[in-house]
Amino acid sequence: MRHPGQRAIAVLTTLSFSLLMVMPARAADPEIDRLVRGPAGKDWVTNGGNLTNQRYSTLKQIDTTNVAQLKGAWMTRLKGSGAAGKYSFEASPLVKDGTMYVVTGNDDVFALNAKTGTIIWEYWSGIDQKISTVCCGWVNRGLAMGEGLLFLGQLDANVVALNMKTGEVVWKTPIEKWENGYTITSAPLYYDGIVYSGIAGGEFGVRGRLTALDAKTGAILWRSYTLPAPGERGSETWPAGTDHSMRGGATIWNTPALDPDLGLVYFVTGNCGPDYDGSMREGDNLYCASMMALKMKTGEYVWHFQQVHHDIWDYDAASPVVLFDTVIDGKPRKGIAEAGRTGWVYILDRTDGKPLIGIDEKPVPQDPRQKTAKTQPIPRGEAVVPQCAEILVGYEKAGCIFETFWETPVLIQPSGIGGTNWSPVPYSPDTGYFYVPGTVRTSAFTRFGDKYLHGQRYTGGSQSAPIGSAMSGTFTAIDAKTNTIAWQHKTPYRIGGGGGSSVTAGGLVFRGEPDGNFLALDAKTGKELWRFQTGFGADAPPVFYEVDGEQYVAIATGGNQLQGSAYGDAVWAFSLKGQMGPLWPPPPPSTVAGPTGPIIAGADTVRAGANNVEYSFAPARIRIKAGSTVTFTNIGDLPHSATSMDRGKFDTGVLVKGQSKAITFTQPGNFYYICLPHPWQYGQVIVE
Ligand SMILES: [Cu+2]
Repeated sequence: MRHPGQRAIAVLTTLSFSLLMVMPARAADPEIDRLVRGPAGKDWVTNGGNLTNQRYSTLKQIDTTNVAQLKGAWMTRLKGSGAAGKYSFEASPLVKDGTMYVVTGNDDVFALNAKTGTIIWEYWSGIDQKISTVCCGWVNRGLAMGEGLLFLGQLDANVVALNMKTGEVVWKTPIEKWENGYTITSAPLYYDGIVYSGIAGGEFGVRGRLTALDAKTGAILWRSYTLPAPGERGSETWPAGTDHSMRGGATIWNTPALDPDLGLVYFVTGNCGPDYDGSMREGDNLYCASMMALKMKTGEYVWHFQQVHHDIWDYDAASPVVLFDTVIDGKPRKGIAEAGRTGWVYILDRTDGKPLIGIDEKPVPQDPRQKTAKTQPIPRGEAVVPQCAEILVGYEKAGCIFETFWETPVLIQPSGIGGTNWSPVPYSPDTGYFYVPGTVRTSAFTRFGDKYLHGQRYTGGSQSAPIGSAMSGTFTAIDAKTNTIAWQHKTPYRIGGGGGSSVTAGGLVFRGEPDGNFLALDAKTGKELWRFQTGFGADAPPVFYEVDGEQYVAIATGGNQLQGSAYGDAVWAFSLKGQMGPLWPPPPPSTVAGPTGPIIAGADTVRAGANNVEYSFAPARIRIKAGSTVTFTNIGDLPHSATSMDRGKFDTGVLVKGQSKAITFTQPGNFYYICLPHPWQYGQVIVE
């Protein structure tokens, strides 16, 4: 027992400490803080399930013995929000006390009765449809909640708080302007009165940062930049006397994680800018493609680990970091992991950022023109996708990961979209496995020295999968103690930019596929136990919740531009008492590469070298009526052609800068075309 006098001294000491420092406030939302510190159970109140991003639920009413009986409890269409080719649906619904909240690719938010699917309220974002700085599909990766508010980051670079009961806007804080190249695609994280939001825009010459906002008012508490200004820590990894770091990318594409005991907030950063041109930015280029830890209250730097030095491959770290506790060599360890676009899982000690299993700096191919890094960090263990490309007709060179390139295209695998892209990686404390979706794809990488133009694309080259080349995927259980493969499924489609998955105490991993199928697997063995056709691209990560004693599994199925899956606006919930059967399968995504992006109907102009991207056609895909005339204009710096794959069908011939050629399409058909001088530049004309 303590002596009363001792207690008085303790109180006095605490008081004077508080007066000197910051008054320790009572938690603004003790219930949410408590829920996000523990594993997800009845409710799913933050994007990654809890502060660890493990996407693990303790619910086990649905388990390996009964999952085969699972059927649809309800399916709700979200009034066409985000249901078009330009959108991707990547959000996890949140659920609290029987109400579900879900955000679409248009940043519109819907509250639903989680038991029936009935819409309770709607928030229509009204974001400017002219936003031209979205990198890779109009997308919102999810919401956060706390203090009776829902928080979302919008593509117009605002963070918005909505009243959870009504959907009314309570505050709206501009973080940046989209016209400057910035967007927000990540789900924010709420903890202890603070909303953490990462900014995107790494393809547009921006400066990445994590912003902390006061949850009650939306006031910005601090900004922590992921790129050093000249003279700041890390600036020695950029060329002295230049401001290349100020537009060097390192943006944050996904939800942070947080360890309240260590007082740290964690996240990963994306590629360096310009993506494929390292010639002017000699050095490692911190903190691009890095895992980072900051003090959660102040944003002060604590540690970093760079996955790819001097990135020239668009090897973003884009999947959310996962915190986990484990025992290695008999010692309890606090881990953090992230699945990279490189195909490796990077596993560190989250107290100090040092490798937990081992990551070795090894020599890699060199090209002095690209100022390549001498070595790259290679994790011990196994990669989840193949890391060497095979040679294809029309190309001179193929290489493995970290192969170099200049102005002649080089085939490299993994491509710059992964490995693992934005997709989250669940972790089960029961199996000790990470579940990693991966994309198997080859890209032709080419450097081209784009000029920096404020708010314009700034990639310095391109990477495209050669038209007709094969694409597929993997879904891999990685043992967290060894970083080796416990089991692996080869998937027919690439799923590193989709294939959303989550895991339960019922011994199940649920995962979606871009062909609309939603699957349940035995988390220990990988055995498929259930499969259901949702009718739309099932790429978003599922969640689990319970209402009135019944467990549900929910997934937003709305397709994904990156995955090439069928778009939609549906949310499905499944339960053991469900009655609804599957829908017709939607058109499956392609398993060979070709033009991607929305199909523009009635376009009469296609521009080569547009939008500050030399090796591009815009729009890349058009649909016209037979008898229509399309004018191909070269506005790039290099000569380009539009030449049908079957060269007899149409050919503009090589056009120099400013030159045009009109082509009249008389025959219906589906025509793919390439640029003859640059066969990795391609487009599509559909004639009806
Ligand atoms: Cu070209």
